[in-house]
Amino acid sequence: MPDLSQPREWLVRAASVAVLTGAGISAESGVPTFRGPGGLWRDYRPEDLATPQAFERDPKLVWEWYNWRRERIAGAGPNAAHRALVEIEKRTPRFTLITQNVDGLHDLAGSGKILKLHGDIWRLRCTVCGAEFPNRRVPLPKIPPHCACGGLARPGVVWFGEPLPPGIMQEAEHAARSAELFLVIGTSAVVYPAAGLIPLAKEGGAKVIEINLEETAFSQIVDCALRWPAAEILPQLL
Ligand code: BJW
Ligand code: ZN
Repeated sequence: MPDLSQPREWLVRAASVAVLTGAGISAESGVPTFRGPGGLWRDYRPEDLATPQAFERDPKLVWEWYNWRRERIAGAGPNAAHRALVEIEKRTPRFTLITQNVDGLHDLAGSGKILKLHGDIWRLRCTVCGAEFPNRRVPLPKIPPHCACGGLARPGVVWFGEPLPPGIMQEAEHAARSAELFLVIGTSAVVYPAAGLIPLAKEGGAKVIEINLEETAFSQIVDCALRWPAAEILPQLL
């Protein structure tokens, strides 16, 4: 395991910590990532499944994929990395958790406020009346699911080409800019605007720690890169 004395010191001293998580933090829970070995985009093309055009073309196909992912996630639980973030939140005066994940595992671990940049796979939104509602049924009894108004429902997630939930980037940017320590965990950092938070935190004067098995586009600008599985190394940081 890498030497953790410097990152531990940053963590203990920081009065404000912001964290950006990606699919890699849930990998050890058994939830597939998008890119890389075993990633979802190895077998599926994002443009066929994760765009509004794909949903317009074939809502049933898109829903079958989400139904399958919901089943995978329902069988998974939070891991030691999700739990370590709850502990860091308790110990830090100002703490913001920003996630690109839609799996809900941070909620299950017990994190407080979570900025979910890409929505939530356990929420549905009506394409006709706009109603948004929770839905944890696995498997879905009918595909595609419908709203009480009779309209077609879609997953409450953010697809390529869609704007993020209103106001959420402003909150995330504020947290990144004002953080003394910024942790980037398990994200390939290729999807924007989320990835832009990393240089923003750096510009704001934060120490940036990356926890990832591999190099990313931002590895060169971070203050410390820890190449180790998140669920093993995060508890050691505490
Ligand atoms: C471990 C580990 C272990 C593994 N421990 N680590 C510039 C150029 C071209 C296009 C764009 C651009 N700027 C913006 C765009 C468009 C686009 C974009 O970014 N495209 C890029 C791909 C180029 N962005 C958008 O479209 C966004 N919207 C937008 O920009 O709107 C503008 C707008 C304004 C006004 C009106 C209209 C529009 C929206 C992006 C939505 C992304 N959606 C998805 C799907 C969500 C729903 C779902 O889950 O189905 O979000 S795509 C997918 O990627 C998902 C993820 O959240 C996101 C990021 O992936 P993540 O989390 O980084 O996962 P991986 O798999 O990539 O990486 C895992 C990492 O973990 C790896 O590095 C591993 O090494 C590591 N790892 N095990 C530690 N145990
Ligand atoms: Zn409706």
